[in-house]
Amino acid sequence: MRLHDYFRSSASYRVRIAINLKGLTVERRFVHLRRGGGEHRAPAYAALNPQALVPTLEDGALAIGQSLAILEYLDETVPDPPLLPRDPVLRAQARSFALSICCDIHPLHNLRVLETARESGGDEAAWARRWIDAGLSPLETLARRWGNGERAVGDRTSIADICLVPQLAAARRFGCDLQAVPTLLSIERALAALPAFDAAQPQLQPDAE
Ligand SMILES: N[C@@H](CCC(=O)N[C@@H](CS)C(=O)NCC(=O)O)C(=O)O
Repeated sequence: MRLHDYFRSSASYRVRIAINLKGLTVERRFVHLRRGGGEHRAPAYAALNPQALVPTLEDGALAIGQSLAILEYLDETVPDPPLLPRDPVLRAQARSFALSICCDIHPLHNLRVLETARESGGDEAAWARRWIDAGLSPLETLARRWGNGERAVGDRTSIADICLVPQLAAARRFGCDLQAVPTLLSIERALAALPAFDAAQPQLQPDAE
């Protein structure tokens, strides 16, 4: 298996956590999102992943983008430990929590969106903070409702936690004030104790700058 990723990428961070939880060893290919206008925009990478986004997972003939699809592929090929709760209610909640981040927060502060905000004369960090704050506030409510203070949904690590931790790291990078989301921070603290989450941190990756 080969993972194409970038240390600072939230979507890549999700996949690194999942790979670590599953105890997998994968070959790494680093794709620098800024160098030379972005290595992800080079024809060779775009041929592999036509969206020209990281991460991409290769496994034999398979080459797929989209971190949630990668997480589900890993879960279906290596079932233990599960990344999705078995109970349908918890499973729906975990998916809902994860999708809130992947569909409704992260795309709004993605590199290409921030580049466009800057080109239009906007303050890209303020833009990112605005959307991250708006997205995290309802997740604080949901984590109180669905989680146990150490996990976002139920009491087992799931895709909800895997998406939450990189999103909080991105929030800090853009200078968000996280005082309004104490439950999310308490979940983050609990997850930081897990080696799989710890080893996936951006600053610990071989391509970190
Ligand atoms: N929904 C995709 C998002 C992938 C994505 O946006 N990746 C970012 C890095 S976190 C990227 O490659 N950005 C490059 C760009 O915006 O040009 C996923 O979950 O994998």
